[in-house]
Amino acid sequence: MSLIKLINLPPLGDERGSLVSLESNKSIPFDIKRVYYIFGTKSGVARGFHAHKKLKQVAVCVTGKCRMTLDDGIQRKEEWLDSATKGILIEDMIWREMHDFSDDCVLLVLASEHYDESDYIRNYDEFLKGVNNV
Ligand code: T46
Repeated sequence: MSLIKLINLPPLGDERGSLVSLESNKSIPFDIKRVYYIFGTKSGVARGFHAHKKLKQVAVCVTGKCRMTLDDGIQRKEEWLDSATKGILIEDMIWREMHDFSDDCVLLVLASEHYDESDYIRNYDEFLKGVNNV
């Protein structure tokens, strides 16, 4: 199974410009329970550094770009999110880091669950233990 799962979000464009529609269980492969967006990230700041026990998410840079690093405990891969038509699926039990935010980056995230701090694993060793069922 590929660690990087990209979702093509085709623009519904006409002569006025572009529009992307995101729908539960269509382009987004789960029921969307929460939407948030990250913007104004300061230069040189990295975010994330955690995994989720249950949460699945799709992230898309609607403006600007950032570099998403995903790690399943065996391999670590990265992908530039640099297009409003490129989503990335982040499954449960995947460590994620976001680096190199452009000044104009707006990272939109669609989430399968409501916010729950107890779903976060913020310690990498604890994440590895969870992945390996230790
Ligand atoms: C993720 C990556 C891609 C809330 O109160 N509600 C929310 O829905 C979220 C997402 C965050 N918060 C609070 C918790 C913190 O006090 O907002 C603050 C910043 O959150 P955090 O430090 O977790 O932000 P990131 O950018 O490190 O991670 C976020 C998401 O939390 C996380 O689920 O996968 O973006």
